[in-house]
Amino acid sequence: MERTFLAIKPDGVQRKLVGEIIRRFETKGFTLVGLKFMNVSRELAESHYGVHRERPFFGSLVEFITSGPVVAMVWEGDGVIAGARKVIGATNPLTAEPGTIRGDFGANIGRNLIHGSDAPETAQSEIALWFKDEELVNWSPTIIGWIH
Ligand code: 3AN
Repeated sequence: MERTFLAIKPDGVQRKLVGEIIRRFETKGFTLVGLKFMNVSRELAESHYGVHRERPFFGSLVEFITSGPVVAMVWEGDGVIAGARKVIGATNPLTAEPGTIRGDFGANIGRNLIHGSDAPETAQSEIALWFKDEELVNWSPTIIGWIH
């Protein structure tokens, strides 16, 4: 079963959107397998955003993700990587469709509430970067057959 890494960024936490955001993935039918509320070290932030190292906004990305606690999560489900990105919406909240998390709650590209892995390789490396194996819970909701 496919897995993805999602993180509610400091703006989502500060704005008390944690429950609302988690609810959207639960009601969609994806399964939560890892969850932790944590501060992000500079080292973790720089590794996570390593692919953006050369971009002009790299410094502000690292500053922002380390500015307050985040909710790090792993979710599981058929097609969850692309599916979660749909639920999240486009990178720029101003052009993200209404009905998506960023479209409904965001107004700033640098403060776009949530991160979601963009491909199977990044999902795998981000899960390994943020979670130890024993922090992930292997389980299947018995209701799964009604959704998938
Ligand atoms: P996404 O989060 O939708 O996968 P990426 O991977 O292109 O978007 O960008 C990573 C993060 O960098 C975004 N979540 C956003 O916070 C930030 N970002 C992207 N483009 C810009 C930009 N032009 N100015 C400021 N921050 C940006």
